[in-house]
Amino acid sequence: MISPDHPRYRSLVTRERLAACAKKGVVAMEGLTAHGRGEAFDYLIGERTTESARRAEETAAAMLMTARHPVISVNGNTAALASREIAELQKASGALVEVNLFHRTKERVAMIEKILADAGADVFSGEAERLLPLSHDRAWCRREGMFSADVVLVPLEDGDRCEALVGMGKQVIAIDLNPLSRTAQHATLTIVDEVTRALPEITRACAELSAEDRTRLLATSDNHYLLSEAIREITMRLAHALD
Ligand code: PTJ
Repeated sequence: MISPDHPRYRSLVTRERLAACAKKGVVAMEGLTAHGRGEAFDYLIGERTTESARRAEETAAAMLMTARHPVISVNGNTAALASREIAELQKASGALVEVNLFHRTKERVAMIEKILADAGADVFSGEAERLLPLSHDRAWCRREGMFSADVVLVPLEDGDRCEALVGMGKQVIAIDLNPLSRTAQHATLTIVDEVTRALPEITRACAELSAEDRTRLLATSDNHYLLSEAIREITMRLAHALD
């Protein structure tokens, strides 16, 4: 039992939830190490939404709201951490929610779809096919889902699929605490923020942005600039860490 007065209470509760989900098979064992890497970057960022991340979150909302066929892709870690936030973003953006896994089994897909449905998401399920140009199992998706999407939101991604989706002409929005990852570098737009902070910010922006705001954000969107700002924000924080 973790005491709420522990200074790292939130982090410990999150780890406990991920460990419990890993025991059930919802989260892949490898997902625990991916979370650890994310935590390390979140420490460097200061466990807060930075200015550049907020700008990226607003731009993501503009991309989702103006898309013809937006899809939110969900893996094990995202389902364990943020199913409710996914359901809320779906309601605000009208995007389709589809499960896509690196460590894919039919059982894991079914478990994750159920967690999302229980949290209020309307999950796009059904027969998946090997449609993406990838040698691993993230190639499996639905023809009317991710395969046909023009904009795909991919929280906690692996670089390969991000590159493949961009290569297919799609716009990819990544949520990744590591601004140096291959995913961050290849995505159309990268949000360098923790997934449970990022998703509600995108949802809020979907509700609040005017048509003029959306046009301005899309016209000025620049992933290279946003990533360099994220790295600058980390560097500034480190420079003053011991002040
Ligand atoms: O559920 P599956 O089978 O699809 O597997 C999912 C994992 C996470 C195992 C798979 O996608 C994977 O191996 O991911 P990577 O390549 O380790 O990338 C995960 C990235 O997400 C890393 O760059 C982390 O910094 C980042 N990350 C981890 N936790 C968070 C995060 N970013 C935002 N919020 C987090 N909570």
